[in-house]
Amino acid sequence: MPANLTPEYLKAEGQFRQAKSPEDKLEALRAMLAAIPKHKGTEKMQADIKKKISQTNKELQKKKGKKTGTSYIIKREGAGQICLVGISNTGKSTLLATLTNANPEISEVPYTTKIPYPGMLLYQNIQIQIIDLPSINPYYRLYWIYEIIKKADIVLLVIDVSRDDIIEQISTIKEDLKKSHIELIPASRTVAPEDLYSKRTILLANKMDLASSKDNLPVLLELYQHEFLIIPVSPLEKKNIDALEFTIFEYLDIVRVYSKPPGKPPDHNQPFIFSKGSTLLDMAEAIHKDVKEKLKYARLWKKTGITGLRIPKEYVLEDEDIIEIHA
Ligand SMILES: Nc1nc2c(ncn2[C@@H]2O[C@H](COP(=O)(O)OP(=O)(O)O)[C@@H](O)[C@H]2O)c(=O)[nH]1
Ligand SMILES: [Mg+2]
Repeated sequence: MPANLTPEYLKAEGQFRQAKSPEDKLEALRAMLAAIPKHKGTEKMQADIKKKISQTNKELQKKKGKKTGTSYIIKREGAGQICLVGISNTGKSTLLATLTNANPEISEVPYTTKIPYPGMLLYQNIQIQIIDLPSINPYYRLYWIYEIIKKADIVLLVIDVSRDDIIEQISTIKEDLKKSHIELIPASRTVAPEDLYSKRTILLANKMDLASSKDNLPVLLELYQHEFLIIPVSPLEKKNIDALEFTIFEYLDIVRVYSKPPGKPPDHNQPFIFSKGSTLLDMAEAIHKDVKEKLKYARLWKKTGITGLRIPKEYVLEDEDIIEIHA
C-alpha cells in the first residue's frame, strides 16, 4: 500500500468496509475518491474506486426500479383476452367504452390512460375480455404493458386514420414492441401456445367519421392489407362495431358447445368454450376426468338439422354443437 494515504482516505475506506446498503457504499466510495492523493502511484487504486462506484450505481438503480416500478396483472376472464395497442389519442379508450360495459376516462389529453383497464364484451352468449392499455410511448416504456400484450390472444392495433402519419403510427408501435421481442403477425396465422412473442393482430382504422380518414384509408389498405386484416371503424358514430365484434370472435378460434341432458333441452346460456380442433374427448375431460374415462358415446344435434347423430370420441367439435354425453 502506498505510504502517503491520508487519514481522510483511510477513514472513508473504513466506512466503505462497514457499509451495507448501496447508498452508504456509494457515499464512502465518493469520499475515498475525493481523499485519495492524485499521483501515478495511486492510478490503479483510483480506477478501482471508479469501477466500484459504477457497479454500486447500477445496483442502486436496480433497487430503485424495484421499489417504484408498479406492475399490473389482469386476471383472465371470459372466452378470450384482447388488448388495445396504439400511440396516444388514437381512440383506444373510446373503443373499450363502446365495445364493453367499462367506463374508462376518455380525453384529447395524451397519456390519459395510465393503468390497464379491462372490460367485458358481450358477444351473443359469451363474454370476451378487452383490455385498454396506456398508449405506447417509446420514451417512457412501462415493462408491464408488454407482459400484458404477451398474454393476450389477439392485439387490436388502433390507428387514427384521420392523421397523415399513419405509417409512423404503425412503425412506432412495431419498433417499440420489438424491443420487448413482440412481433405483430396476421390474425389468420396460427401460433404455438408457448410462443409468447408472435401476436396475432387486427388493425383498426379508427375515426372513420372524419373527412380526412376517407382520403387516408386507401393508402392504409394499399400499404398494409397484405400484412394485417384492416377494419375501418368509428366508435363515435358506432360504425362497423358489429363487424369488429364478429371478427374478434372469428379470430379467437374457439367453439361454443352446449351440453344437453338426455331427454331435455340444452342450456344456451352456459356454453362450454374450446379451442378449435378440440374433440368430444376434450369435452368429456372438461366435464370431469371420470366422464372422460367412462365415455361410451355421444349424440349430436345441430341447427342445420342433425338430430341425435351418434358421434365417436374423436369427433372434432364445431361451433354451436349440442351434445348429449353417454358415460
Ligand atoms: N372523430 C372521432 N374522434 C374520436 C373517435 N374515437 C375517439 N375519438 C377522440 O379522440 C380523442 C382520444 O380518445 P381516447 O379514447 O382517449 O384515445 P386513447 O388515448 O387512444 O385512449 C378523444 O378526444 C376522443 O373523443 C372517433 O371514432 N371519431
Ligand atoms: Mg386511453
